[in-house]
Amino acid sequence: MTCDLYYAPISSPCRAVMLTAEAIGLSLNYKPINTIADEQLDSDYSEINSIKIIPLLIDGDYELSEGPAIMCYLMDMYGENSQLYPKSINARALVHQRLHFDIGNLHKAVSLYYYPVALKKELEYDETKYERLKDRFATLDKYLEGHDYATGRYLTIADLALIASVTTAEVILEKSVTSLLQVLEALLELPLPTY
Ligand SMILES: N[C@@H](CCC(=O)N[C@@H](CS)C(=O)NCC(=O)O)C(=O)O
Repeated sequence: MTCDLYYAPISSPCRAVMLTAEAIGLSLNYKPINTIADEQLDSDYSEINSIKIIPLLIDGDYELSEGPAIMCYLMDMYGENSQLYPKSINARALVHQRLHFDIGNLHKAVSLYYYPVALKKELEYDETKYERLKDRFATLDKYLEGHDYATGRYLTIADLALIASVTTAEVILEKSVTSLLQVLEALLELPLPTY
C-alpha cells in the first residue's frame, strides 16, 4: 500500500520528507495542501490532522506528523539499513541533533523571516528576524567546516532536511546572506537525489 503525504511545495519540512522518500526509492501518494489559501485549516483536513499542519503521513491506519519524525519513520520502515540513517548510537544521535537544529533553529528562522511575506500575511519583512537567520546560517557553516556533509563523511537524512531549509530561503531570497550562498553551493554539490 502506498503512503499518503499531505504536503505543500513551499514547505521545507514537506520537501525534506519527499527527498527522503525519493532517496530510498519509495513512492508516495502526494496530496497537496494550499497553505497560501489556508487549506490546512479546512474542516476536511483538520478532521484528518487535528493539529492542522503539514506534512502529514498516512501509512495504512498509522498517521504521523512532524517532518523529522516522518523522515526517521520512513527510514526505519522502508530504508533497508541505508547509510542515510546510521544505526550506531553516536552517529544516529548526531543525525538527530542536526535534524533538531534544522527544525528548531534553521527552518524556524527561515520561516519566521520569510513565511509571513511569502504566505501573504504581511507586506514587509520583519528585519528584527534577520539577525537570527544569519546566526543560524553561521552555525550551519560551522557544522560543515572540514566536512562534506552535515554530520561528517556521509550523506544522511540530516543533509536532506538542511538543504530543504536552505533552498526555501534561496528561492525567496530578496537580499544576500553571505554564508547562505556558501552553504548552498556546498550542499548543491552533494550527490542528492533529484531535487
Ligand atoms: N514542526 C513541524 C513544522 C511544520 C510546519 O511548520 N508546517 C507549516 C508549513 S512549513 C504549516 O503547516 N503551516 C500551516 C500553519 O501553521 O497554519 C514539522 O516538522 O513538520
